[in-house]
Amino acid sequence: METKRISDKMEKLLNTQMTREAYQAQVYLSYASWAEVNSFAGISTFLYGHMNEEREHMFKILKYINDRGGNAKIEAIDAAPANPKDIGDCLKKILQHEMDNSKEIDKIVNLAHEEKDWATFNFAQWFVQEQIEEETLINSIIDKYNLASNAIKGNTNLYEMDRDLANASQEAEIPREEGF
Ligand code: OFO
Repeated sequence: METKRISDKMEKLLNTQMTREAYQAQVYLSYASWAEVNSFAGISTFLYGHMNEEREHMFKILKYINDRGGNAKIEAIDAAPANPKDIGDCLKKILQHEMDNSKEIDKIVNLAHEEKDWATFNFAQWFVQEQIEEETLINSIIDKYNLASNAIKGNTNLYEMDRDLANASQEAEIPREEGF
């Protein structure tokens, strides 16, 4: 695009966030592979699915930068963190990654507000809503895990939870306005 409609500072911040979304995908990818290796097929399917969601987020930001006359830069993605200890640890870590990412999204909202860049402010609202949904989703899975792992010897709760997650939605059921 010939005319640039975002500031240099916003372009840089959006580029950083684009790479951050790619990192989120790396995290889900590595945890999914770990779960698969540890025979949690359902959880791993869920996590692979979520990896795709994060890649879509990355692409959404890339398109926005370019559509607004900026220049999306594909940069190196940090290595995924170490494997979790167990499923409970995996879920806790994912929630923390999501909460950290929500803070990064807030930086875009704050800068857009400061610059009165209402187009980017509007664009970022989709991500604000998405982060609420993701935090809710992961929190609800943690609740299920806590229930399932109160296992008495020989019960099959964890097995059933894993089986259910294979078909779980990638979105939490919360009201969402048209367009977001
Ligand atoms: Fe990109 O939504 Fe989670 O992090």
